Amino acid sequence: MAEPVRILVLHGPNLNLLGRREPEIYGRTTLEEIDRRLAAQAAAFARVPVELACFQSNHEGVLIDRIQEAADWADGILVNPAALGHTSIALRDALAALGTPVVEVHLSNVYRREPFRHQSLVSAVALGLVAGFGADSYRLGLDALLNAVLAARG
Ligand code: CA2
Repeated sequence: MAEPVRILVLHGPNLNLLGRREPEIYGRTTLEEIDRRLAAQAAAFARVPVELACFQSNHEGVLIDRIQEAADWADGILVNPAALGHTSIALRDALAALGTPVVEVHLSNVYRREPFRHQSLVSAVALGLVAGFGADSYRLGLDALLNAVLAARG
């Protein structure tokens, strides 16, 4: 049996409000629904078993603690850093220190929005970035991350 791929999915501040506020920007899909879809996608992944752990916090330090706790477990991180992506050197450093592949996702196309959303400190430590496809950004990001982890295994 193939070694499972273990993915930590991180959602940053305010994403717990998804589907309940500002649907014109972020859509009507709740965070619980996004996590359910990711779990179904992981279960359907044919090449190897995939284990997912999904986690949301409104607190920078709590997210960083969760990243550090994943050090001996995660093969990759799928992260929507939310506003912290634009501001947090600490989050960026925690992701970089982990040393596993990171894929950054955003629901909205941050480059069509206010200039302060055009900078991401996380992008420089990520393999890649998916933005602008709503909840589908997560599906595309997970697919890319799984393929990258498997490619690195050889
Ligand atoms: O587009 C994204 O996924 C963002 O990461 C969402 C962040 C925003 O600060 C980033 O620039 C882009 C905001 C997350 C807040 O989510 C809400 C959802 C519903 C209602 C209010 C906020």
